[in-house]
Amino acid sequence: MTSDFKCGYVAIIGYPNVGKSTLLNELVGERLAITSPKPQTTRHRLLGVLNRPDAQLLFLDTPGILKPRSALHESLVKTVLESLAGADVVVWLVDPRPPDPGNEVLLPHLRELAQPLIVAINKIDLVAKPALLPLIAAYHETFPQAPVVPVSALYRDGLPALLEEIIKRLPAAPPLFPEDQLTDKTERFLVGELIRQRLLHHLGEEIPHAVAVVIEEFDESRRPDLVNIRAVIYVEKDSQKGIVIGKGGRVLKAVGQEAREEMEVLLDAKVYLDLWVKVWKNWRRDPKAIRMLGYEG
Ligand SMILES: Nc1nc2c(ncn2[C@@H]2O[C@H](COP(=O)(O)OP(=O)(O)OP(=O)(O)O)[C@@H](O)[C@H]2O)c(=O)[nH]1
Ligand SMILES: [Mg+2]
Repeated sequence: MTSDFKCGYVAIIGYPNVGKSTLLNELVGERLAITSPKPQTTRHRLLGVLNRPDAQLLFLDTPGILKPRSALHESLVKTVLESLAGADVVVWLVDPRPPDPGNEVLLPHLRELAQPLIVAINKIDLVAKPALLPLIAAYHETFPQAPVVPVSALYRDGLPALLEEIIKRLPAAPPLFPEDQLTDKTERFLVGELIRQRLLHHLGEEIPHAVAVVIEEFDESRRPDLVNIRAVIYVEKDSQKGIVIGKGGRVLKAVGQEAREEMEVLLDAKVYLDLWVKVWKNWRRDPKAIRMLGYEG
C-alpha cells in the first residue's frame, strides 16, 4: 500500500426520498440500507464501506431531513447533524429540481460546512438532457465551490464521476475498517429493517411512519440450521394494529413470509420468524420510546 491511499467518511445527506439509501447501496454494491418510494424511510445513520485499490470510502446514509414535527423527527435531525460533523466529505443529494432557498432546514448547515461539499443531482433518468444544464448552473450558483455531478443511482449512471470527485477530496489515510466489514450495523439491526421495508411496501401512506420494529430475540445457537427471531412491530393506535395484521392476518402473514425469505438470504441460514404487533400509544412523541426503540440520535 502506498502513502497515496485515501480513507474517510462521506456523509450522504438530503431531503426525504431523493435516493440517498439507493445511492449508498449502489456505491457499496450491497443492499445494506432499506429503500422505498415513501418518504422518511431511513431512521438511522448507516455505514456502508467501499473498498478500492486506491481508497476506502466510508459512506454514511442518513435520514431525509425535514422540519421537525415530533420527537422522532428531532432525533432524526440530530442524527444527520452528527453525521455531518463527523464527515470528511459531504454529498448533498438532490432531486432534479432547482434549489429551494426558502427551505431553511438544510441550507444553513451546508453554508456553514467546514468540509468539502459535492452536490449530486439524482434521478436524471427522469429529466430530458436539455433541462439538466440550467439545473447544474443553479446549484453551481448556490454553492460555487462545490462540483455538481448528475447521477442516476437507480441506473448506476454517473457514479464513477461522483466517486472520483469524492476520492479527490478525501484525506490520505490508511483504511479504518477490515476489508470484510461492509457496515457498522449488526445482523440483528438489519433484519429489523427488512421487516420495516416489507411493512412500508404493504401499508398505505400514513401508517408506515407510525411503525417501529424491535427484535426481541435473535437466537443463532443452532446456526446455520436455524436462526430463531422474535420481533415486535409497534404501532401508535389500536386501529393501526388491525391494519398491520390485516383481514384474517393476511398483511402480517405476507410481511412475515417476505421478510423471512430476505433474512435467509442475508444470514445464509434458515430462519424461523415469530412476529407480534403491539400498541405503544403515540410513541413518536415520546422521547422515552424514541430511546427504547433505538432511534436516539
Ligand atoms: N427514477 C429514479 N428513481 C430513483 C433513483 N434513485 C432512487 N430512486 C427511487 O426513489 C425512491 C426513494 O429512494 P430511497 O433511496 O429510499 O430515498 P432516500 O433519500 O433514502 O429516502 P429517505 O430515507 O426517506 O430520506 C425509491 O423508490 C427509489 O427506487 C434514480 O436514480 N432514478
Ligand atoms: Mg433512506
